[in-house]
Amino acid sequence: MRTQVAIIGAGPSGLLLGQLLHKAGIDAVILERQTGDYVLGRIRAGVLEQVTIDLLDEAGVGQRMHQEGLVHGGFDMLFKGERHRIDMNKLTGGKNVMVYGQTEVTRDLMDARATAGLTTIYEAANVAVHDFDSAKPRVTYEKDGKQHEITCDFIAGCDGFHGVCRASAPRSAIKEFEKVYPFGWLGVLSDTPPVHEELIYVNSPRGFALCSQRSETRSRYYLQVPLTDKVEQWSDQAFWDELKLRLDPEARAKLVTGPSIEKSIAPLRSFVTEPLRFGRMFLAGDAGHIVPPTGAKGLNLAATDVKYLSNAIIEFYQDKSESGIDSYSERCLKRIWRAERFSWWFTSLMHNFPENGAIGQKLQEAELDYIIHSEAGARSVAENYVGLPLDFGH
Ligand code: FAS
Ligand code: PHB
Repeated sequence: MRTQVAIIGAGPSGLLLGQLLHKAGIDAVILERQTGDYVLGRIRAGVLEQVTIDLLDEAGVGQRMHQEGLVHGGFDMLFKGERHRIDMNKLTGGKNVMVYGQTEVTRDLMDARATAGLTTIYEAANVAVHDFDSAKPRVTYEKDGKQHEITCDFIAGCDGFHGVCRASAPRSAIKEFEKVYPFGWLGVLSDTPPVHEELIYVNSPRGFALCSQRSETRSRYYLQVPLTDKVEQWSDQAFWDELKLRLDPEARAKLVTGPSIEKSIAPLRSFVTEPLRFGRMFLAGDAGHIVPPTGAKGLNLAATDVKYLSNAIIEFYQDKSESGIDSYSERCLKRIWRAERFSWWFTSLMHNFPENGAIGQKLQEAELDYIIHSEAGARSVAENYVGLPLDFGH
């Protein structure tokens, strides 16, 4: 098979890239090792920055998002038993975020790709990338017991943290930066009304908690748990009881509990690969970087990587220019490191670090107290949370 761009991975990165390239008349085939239902079943991100909303509109898949997504102009920070609202809309001159689950973004992109009759090969096994240091890269894979080959001009590694593309980059050409946090997030999805109309980020001596949502009838909650915890240890009742212990009296009274429809523990890490380009192979999204989900940046960073990459590939074909692909990595990394810094800082501020002792909690509470009483402090949180503009220059 021959295509212009071979995309590895049918998560949000791969699907959005395929859609933006298709809109520009560029042919791409997506290879995905799982089934479409499996990809949709992974419950992950929930908050979209304006830049991501605009990109989904540009890709022609924003209609349901605008119908069903929830526009949020702020969120609460709860510490020392009291809640304080960060008014993002006021502090950023009118910017908001949209609460719309990654599952729904993925579904919208999948539907658009199927409607356009574009090729996504699911359950593609043993995908391997070849000759990406030449102008004739290739991808091989197995499907239905047969070996297949795709020749292409570019390979887009949209295959996530555990994918094959980054792993195939020459070790001498790659630098990886990693910080693993000593805890995980136990997440529960439930068909219960959200405890509050906006998100609540909780700093509690018992550990971090987050009250999020997917709609007016579906909620998403997280608890910081030790890395040694297994999801089987946590009954639904145990989850709700612990969440209540971390909430303020008003939220505790309003919380509607119910059976979990999804329950999982995600590890937290900060991770960046440099560079993101290896000849004709490019890494985008989780394939190139991971952020702790505290700052709601993972999916949004993936979207902006894909915007830069699609622009670069379109420029290659339409303007016969390689300047976009030559600057891809540097442009992405400037934005990635800003998001990594905010995600690390917000994680360090909101989670319980027993190794820091009682003074650690006191210092966190003092910083939170400063933030909610300082317009400059609150604005710093707000402008990072709503997301930096696509090209913030400096
Ligand atoms: P993805 O990992 O979503 O997709 C990669 C795709 O490539 C997958 O479908 C995989 O099956 C496929 N693939 C992998 N190897 C392959 C191979 N060899 N051949 C073919 N296909 C292959 N972000 C937030 O903002 N908020 C959150 O709360 C949040 N929670 C998360 C929880 C978990 C457990 C994880 C892992 C991530 C979470 N994230 C969160 C981040 C997440 O939303 C990512 O940023 C987002 O999925 C990035 O999308 P992709 O880059 O497409 O990677
Ligand atoms: C979510 O709704 O899944 C979510 C929201 C905000 C975060 C992380 C996850 O920071």
